Amino acid sequence: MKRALITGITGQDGSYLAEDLLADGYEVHGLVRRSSISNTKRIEHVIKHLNLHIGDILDYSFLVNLVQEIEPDEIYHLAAQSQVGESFRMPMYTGNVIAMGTLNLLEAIRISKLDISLYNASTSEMFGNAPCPQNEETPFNPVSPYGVAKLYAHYMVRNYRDAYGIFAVNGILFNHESPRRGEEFVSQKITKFIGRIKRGGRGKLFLGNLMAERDWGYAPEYVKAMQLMLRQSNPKDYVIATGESHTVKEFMIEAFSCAGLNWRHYVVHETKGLLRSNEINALRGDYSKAELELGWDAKVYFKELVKIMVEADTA
Ligand code: NDP
Ligand code: GDR
Repeated sequence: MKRALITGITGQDGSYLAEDLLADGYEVHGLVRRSSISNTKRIEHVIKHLNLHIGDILDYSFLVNLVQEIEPDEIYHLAAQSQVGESFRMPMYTGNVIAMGTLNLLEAIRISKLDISLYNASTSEMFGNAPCPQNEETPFNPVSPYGVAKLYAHYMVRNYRDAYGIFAVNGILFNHESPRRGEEFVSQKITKFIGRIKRGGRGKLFLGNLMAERDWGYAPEYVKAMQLMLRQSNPKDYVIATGESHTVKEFMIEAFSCAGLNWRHYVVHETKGLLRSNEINALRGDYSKAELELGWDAKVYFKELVKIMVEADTA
């Protein structure tokens, strides 16, 4: 039986990935942060099949022991302070968790001398305002503390691959959403608000920049790409995206219209506290390398994604 360790198992992607790996017959281990109240809501339905370990990606000695204890075949490193806006307010914490956290894990793998395949969660945020479409050859130019920290982690993963021969890959994933997305992200913030209005709630939806374009995909499909990357004969980095981009405004209008509501009655935009100090104007991924080499393809596109999320929140 293959063994996998997921850091960030309690997050959106970690929960879908855990389901997939269990279905494939893996023994699944997860790193869970200690918290004063339960943070396992997204994995509650499969929790009895999981092996959870309380710890933190910032704790190097804990990681060294954990890797040696579990002896995993695969590690999916998803743990991160993943909110871009927050990274401007907490640049040092974000840098520690993402950059140093990834380095801690790489060192734990190297020291273990075990034959472990590592997937690292890289991101389209590393491209910054590079022209669309972005692919594996596009130069990086991050514009947020989050993006800069992810770029450090990205290059460290490459470095450990080249220097020590570790099977380590970076998945450069563009935005992917689902009903399990955290409400701090704009997609879920919009659809959860709509859900509350449909249940008779009142109030306004405060948003920031509506003109940013993102390439929005469906998270369950993106975690499949992570697994495909680890099953290749050679470790390589891949862009995963839908190849389409839409503005935040288009997302918001589509979501309100799915629910039969007029957004003009509810939305207040350009809210000062929600505008970022620096912003990526447009991201659109070219995933042709993943399509060709992994056989991966996006199936859920923008309109269907919005519908899935609105239906989940209005059900
Ligand atoms: P989430 O924010 O939903 O999940 C992040 C996970 O990391 C949570 O399980 C969180 O734990 C955990 N975590 C945070 N800090 C620590 C820490 N110090 N030690 C251990 N665990 C920690 O993110 P997603 O699932 O959406 O994304 C997964 C990864 O992919 C992240 O690295 C993200 O940056 C990256 N990514 C995501 C994209 C997306 O569109 N979703 C696109 C590109 C990259 P807790 O539940 O306790 O908070
Ligand atoms: P992003 O996602 O920054 O792309 O990072 P987010 O949903 O936070 O923002 C998308 C765009 O919407 C604009 N926006 C708002 N954003 C939030 N969160 N809240 C608002 O009220 C709001 N109003 C407008 C933002 O300015 C931005 O342009 C996500 C995360 O999952 C990262 O971890 C991941 O690496 C990238 O996607 C790819």
